[in-house]
Amino acid sequence: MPAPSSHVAEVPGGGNSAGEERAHFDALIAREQRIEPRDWMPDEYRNTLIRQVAQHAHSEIIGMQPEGMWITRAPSLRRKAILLAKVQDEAGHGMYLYSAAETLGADRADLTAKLIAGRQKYSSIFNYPALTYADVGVIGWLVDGAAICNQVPLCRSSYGPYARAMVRVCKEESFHQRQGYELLLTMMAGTPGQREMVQDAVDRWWWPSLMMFGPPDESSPNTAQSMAWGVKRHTNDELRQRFVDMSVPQADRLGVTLPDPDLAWNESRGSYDFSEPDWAEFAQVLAGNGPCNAARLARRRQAHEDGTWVREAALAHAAKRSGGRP
Ligand code: FAQ
Repeated sequence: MPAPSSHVAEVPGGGNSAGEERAHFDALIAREQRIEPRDWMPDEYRNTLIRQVAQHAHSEIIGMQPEGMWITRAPSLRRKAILLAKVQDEAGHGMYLYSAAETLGADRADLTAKLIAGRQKYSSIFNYPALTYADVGVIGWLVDGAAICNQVPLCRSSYGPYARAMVRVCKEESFHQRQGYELLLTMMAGTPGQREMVQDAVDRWWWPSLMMFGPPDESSPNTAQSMAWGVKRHTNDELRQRFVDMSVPQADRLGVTLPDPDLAWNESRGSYDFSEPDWAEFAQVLAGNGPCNAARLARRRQAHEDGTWVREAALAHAAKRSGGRP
């Protein structure tokens, strides 16, 4: 784990020159030490982090929707309590991440405005519908499973507040994945109809889960620089492979078939070979044309409008407590 950074030593009799600050930043990165909010950082580093952390925060918040719609239709009180806890966790993750973005100088209200205006991205995965209760299980197993693969290495990200937020997020995502897998094990031990629901959900979520890791490395514009800065620790393709290798034995144990006829163990690589996801579909989803993009943003916009009175009341209360002081 990267060690905390230290302030750059002051030059006697004056401040630090731009060159010294840059050298100090480069040295911290080279030594795998953390960059903290008080440290000088290049604008490009700051902007990359704001971009990634804001997209991540938006994903957690929009990601409440596909499963959230099943809370009122959970098949038992136990399933309802589990799902409620999971969806509330996603809201909490969004809050930590918006706070991490604020330490970089971003304004939370501005980030929200950009999200609901469609000017900032969120994960492609949440533009697909959750059609049955089996989807709740498959989202937990595959979507949270992919999130864990992607986010465990981010606990070692070079930016301190982001890395620290990831530690708690990953612990909670592990619970999410287990609840999903346990739900699916229960359904697979049920009726033929329940087993069909699980297989159908796996067929629909497998490819979008692979797309969560982002475009192939050769067409990922941000990976090289993000890895040089230690913001990302692995490439998109490395993490996608890790996810496939992790998921195949879990699918076997569950008794479902992953919808890829070319999935096969490759002895020489020590990994599974698998087919390319449909990158044209991915591009369409990113362009706003996925099955649920419009509905997800409309729902988020409506929730924001519905919450206006809460924000106004909170601001009025804060102003009263501070006696009108800013
Ligand atoms: N969806 O050059 P790269 C969760 C964009 S949280 C949409 O490879 P980068 C929890 C990318 O932004 C899921 N856009 O970019 C949960 C860039 O566009 P830009 C979210 C995508 O940043 C579970 C362009 O394509 N997780 O699931 C996607 O180096 C269940 C080029 O791509 C995170 O955000 C995509 N899938 O790598 C909640 C993790 N992929 O900004 C509820 C942190 C790529 O240049 C229920 N983020 N793009 O206009 C990351 O690790 C990275 O940002 C990547 C993308 C890997 C997502």
